[in-house]
Amino acid sequence: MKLIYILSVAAFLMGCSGADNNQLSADFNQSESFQVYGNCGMCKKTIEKSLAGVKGVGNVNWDKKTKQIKVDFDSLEINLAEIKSKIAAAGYDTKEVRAEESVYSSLPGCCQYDRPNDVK
Ligand SMILES: [Cu+2]
Repeated sequence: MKLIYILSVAAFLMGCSGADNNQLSADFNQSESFQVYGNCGMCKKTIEKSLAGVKGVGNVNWDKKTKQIKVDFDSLEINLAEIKSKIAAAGYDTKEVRAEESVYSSLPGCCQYDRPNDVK
């Protein structure tokens, strides 16, 4: 049993040494996709910028066609609720966190997406 343990640890370490083989870097142990309401390329910039430089957040990509965002993050540093709050602070709704009306209405006209009715 001990040998199996050592072999699996070795396999794990070898697997981690090739950074290019990993979808996630060691710093960002979790990757989640969820919907963020928005319209256009400008929305994309604003949404992605809302998470730029946030501690614990890695790659962020929002797709304007599918309205899905993919966020790599370190679950020890930040959680999904906090990530969604950051996005809402920039004016963008998720199903769970709704942006303040005043922030939403200060978005450029083309970015004032149809707000979901199914949020609180
Ligand atoms: Cu926009």
